[in-house]
Amino acid sequence: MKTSTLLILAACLTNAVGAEARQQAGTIAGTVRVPNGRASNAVVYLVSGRDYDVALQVEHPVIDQVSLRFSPSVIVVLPGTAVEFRNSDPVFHNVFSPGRSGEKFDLGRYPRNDSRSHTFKADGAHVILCHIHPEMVAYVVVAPTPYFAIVDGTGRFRIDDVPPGRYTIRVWHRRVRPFEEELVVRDGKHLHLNLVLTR
Ligand SMILES: [Cu+2]
Repeated sequence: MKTSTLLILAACLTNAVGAEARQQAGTIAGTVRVPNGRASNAVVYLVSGRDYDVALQVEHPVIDQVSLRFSPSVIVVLPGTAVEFRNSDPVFHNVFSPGRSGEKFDLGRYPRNDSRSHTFKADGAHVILCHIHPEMVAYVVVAPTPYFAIVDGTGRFRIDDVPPGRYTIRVWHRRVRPFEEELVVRDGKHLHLNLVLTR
């Protein structure tokens, strides 16, 4: 009995020391609602003013073209990231961006199993289109942060491992005005948000 009490005390002390020595990351999760439709593929991200090296990006970002669609149709990358656009269809595609977010480019026509890439520099949502198939559309959202989530088919999102601190939370969705709000992530805490976006 005495031994176990001591052990518990020792465990508490270790936790307290650990918490002081290094801050515990928090989590932000919740839901996004947009008028007249689904919020899936909205992007939720946290901006802190800190700079993040593009080398932090874990995966080489790729948008494939399959069955006359871009797949995935929304990705999020840090500024300075090269995104590869593959063609897996038995027809030519022509990837371009009209430059509504200030970054105009045209990768030309290319056949199956070929790929081209573009390095995105400017923050914002870049619309990606194909000259040959006007119904094809994708978005590359360039955000200065590794803390982001793409809203799922049920309208939910979750961002893990967020260091404590002050952030601006931003939400982008192709049909509604961008949303932003200030928030504070506290040590090891879980924050739940229900965000309602208006047109
Ligand atoms: Cu095409």
